[in-house]
Amino acid sequence: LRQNGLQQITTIDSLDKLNQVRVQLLGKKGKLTQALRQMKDLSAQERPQIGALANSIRDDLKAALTQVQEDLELEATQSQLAQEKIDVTLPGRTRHQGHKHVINQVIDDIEALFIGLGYQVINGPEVEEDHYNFEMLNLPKDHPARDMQDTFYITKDILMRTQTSPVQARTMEKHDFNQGPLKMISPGKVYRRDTDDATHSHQFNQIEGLVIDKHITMADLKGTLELLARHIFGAEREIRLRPSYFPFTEPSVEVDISCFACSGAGCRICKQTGWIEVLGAGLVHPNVLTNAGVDPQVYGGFAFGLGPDRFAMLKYGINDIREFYLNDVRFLEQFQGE
Ligand code: FA5
Repeated sequence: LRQNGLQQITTIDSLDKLNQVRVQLLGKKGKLTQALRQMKDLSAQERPQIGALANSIRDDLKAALTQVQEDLELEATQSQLAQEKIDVTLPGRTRHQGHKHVINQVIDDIEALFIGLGYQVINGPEVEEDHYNFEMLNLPKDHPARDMQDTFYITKDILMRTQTSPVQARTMEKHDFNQGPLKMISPGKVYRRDTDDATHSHQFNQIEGLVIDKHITMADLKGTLELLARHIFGAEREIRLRPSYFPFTEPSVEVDISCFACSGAGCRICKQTGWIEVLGAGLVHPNVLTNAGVDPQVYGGFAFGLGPDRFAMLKYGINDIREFYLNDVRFLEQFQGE
């Protein structure tokens, strides 16, 4: 029995087989168990001898089985380890990591400045009602100044907003002035039927700014814009205010920034004047306040609308606004941000 059993154990080559052999050798129907069952028929003399022999056979077989089991398990672990082996010296697979678009970096930078000055950041819809894009802003239907911004209409009363100024009207209308003054900026995309060229795109970005409080003057506006220009472009930049016209501000100004990054004959963005127009601004027109339910006898304010695309061009010396929208990674990769 012992020899047969040990012989059978040497043929085991898998854990399944091990279980089968274990049952055959030591199970209830195994030969050893049957032999032990016949002990009762033995004489009192033989019983202890045969009993001891059967026990030693069982112990040997058990020990041999345990040994085989350990060997098989070790083998399995080793082969699994060999399969999962990693060669840490192989060069890694680099993943191309994207980053913020340069215009969004400029927008974030401007937002951070104004948040620090206590402004709220408010978003408005890009598909806008004529009512907010024009009428609330003192531009009734047939007003000639509507031609200043050639519009993509969706229906007679719905359009792609041509400016971020409608967010002014929406916010003023809702604001509770008993809670304090209104200070907001609103960044976002705007759309115009402009012919694309080096400084114009039919889709571009604006950031609207609006402050409504008692005793706001042109000096507040100028100080704020100067702070903005210096924050983005550094203390050396100059700004200049030119009288202008917007239906929603009175007086109105256009603000130019001096060109640094490009100058001379090769400078397309500054059209060789040394200045580029980057924003429109002014003191909020009394009609706009009245339309939004704000009393112009008590409150006044300033507003501005700037083009972050043009800010980005100036900041990085980019000569053509279309570069931003061509999605050429070789161009965009140059502006990784922080
Ligand atoms: C306006 O859109 C006014 N809503 C701005 C404003 C707000 C005035 C509040 C007063 C009070 P304007 O059309 O000038 O104004 O555009 C503002 C800025 O957007 C421009 O100074 C320029 O920087 C940018 N901009 C205008 N048209 C384009 C264009 N086609 N492509 C890129 N940037 C443009």
